[in-house]
Amino acid sequence: MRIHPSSRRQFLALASGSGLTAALACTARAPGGQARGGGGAELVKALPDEWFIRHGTHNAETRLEGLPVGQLVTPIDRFYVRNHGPTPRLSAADWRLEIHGDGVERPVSVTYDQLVTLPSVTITRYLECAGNGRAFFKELLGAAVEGDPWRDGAYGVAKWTGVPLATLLGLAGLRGGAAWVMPVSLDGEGYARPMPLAKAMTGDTILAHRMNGEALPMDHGFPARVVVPGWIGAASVKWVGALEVSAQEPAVEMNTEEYVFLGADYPKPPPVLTTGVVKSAVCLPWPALLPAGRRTIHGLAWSPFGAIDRVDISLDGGGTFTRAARLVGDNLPVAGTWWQLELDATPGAVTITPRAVDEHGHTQPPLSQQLPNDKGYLFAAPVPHPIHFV
Ligand SMILES: Nc1nc2c(c(=O)[nH]1)N[C@H]1C(S)=C(S)[C@@H](COP(=O)(O)O)O[C@H]1N2
Ligand SMILES: [Mo]
Repeated sequence: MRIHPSSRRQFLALASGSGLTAALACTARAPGGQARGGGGAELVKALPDEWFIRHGTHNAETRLEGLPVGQLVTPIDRFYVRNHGPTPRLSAADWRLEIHGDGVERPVSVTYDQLVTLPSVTITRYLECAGNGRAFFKELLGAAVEGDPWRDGAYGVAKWTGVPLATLLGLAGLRGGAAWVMPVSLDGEGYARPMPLAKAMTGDTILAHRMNGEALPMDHGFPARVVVPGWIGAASVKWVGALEVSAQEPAVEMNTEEYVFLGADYPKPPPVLTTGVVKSAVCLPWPALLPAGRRTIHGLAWSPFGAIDRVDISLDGGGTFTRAARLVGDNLPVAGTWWQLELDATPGAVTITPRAVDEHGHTQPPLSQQLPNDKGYLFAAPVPHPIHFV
């Protein structure tokens, strides 16, 4: 790739004046300024128990009850981490993005300095793991599924800054037969997952290098990660080192064995997961213990298709939805919204079951229609959240 020398100098001057160098120096440091990640720790950022539920050595679920109420963008230090292995420590100076494959006219190699000076966009979008809600297959349906029992905290919203994949692919030039784009990671697993060219060319599918205004943190994919809005988190490949463009769909573990619907109710070959599902959550501990009286209950709701239209509330475990929550703060497409419910609570046990409806009328299916699948992906039904008022 060539960037015109004078404009490149200009861009670099801009970048160095923007505090980027300072931001880069900070990414491997925990909030207290203490260096993390040495001594064999698999993740870089601090994961205090009051903010996270740990699943194994390299996955951390956000405790939604610890989030700042009404603030849609999740702070980086609270954002869930889902890794298939330890976080790789990559250096921006050595990093290259290779754009290649039988679908491009000429392979190109992009440096970090070049990436951050290409025209970028900033978008607010959520990421959610396909396994978010997996615990409810067992808890609510009695179905045995494989995998970590995430409840509702494998969800986070960030302000992502990056270069549209369309721009990057344009540098290499697409051949007539190009049909698939596969971001490939530089992590120890060579994690990769393809998407159809049309999804890659959508304006908000980007190679992000900043998150909430900071250089991308190590655990979230430094130096660069793909963000594929509306799709399961697994599509948003971290630590990207290559974009492989091909005529044929590549067959890799992440679209043949993982992130596919397996089970008695599904055909073979198994359908590949793409778009997420409409969801809602009560932001309280499991179970919650609260003083009786007038209480404001807070929650979140999100849709992979657009903004949220409303959140209905059931106080009888999801049988009838008799209340409506009030939406609070930003309500952004493919990001989500906070909601709240005023409740006059008498002592005793209740459940609060939210059900989101988005601006296009997409909603959450009743529990009776929620099919299990072997790996416990895409739990979509409304979830009764137990609360004990004392
Ligand atoms: N290289 C790589 N990319 C990855 C993963 C991974 O393990 N390795 N996990 C994926 C999954 S399953 C999810 S849900 C999201 C999680 O992103 P986060 O850790 O930034 O929240 O990253 C995706 N990208
Ligand atoms: Mo995931």
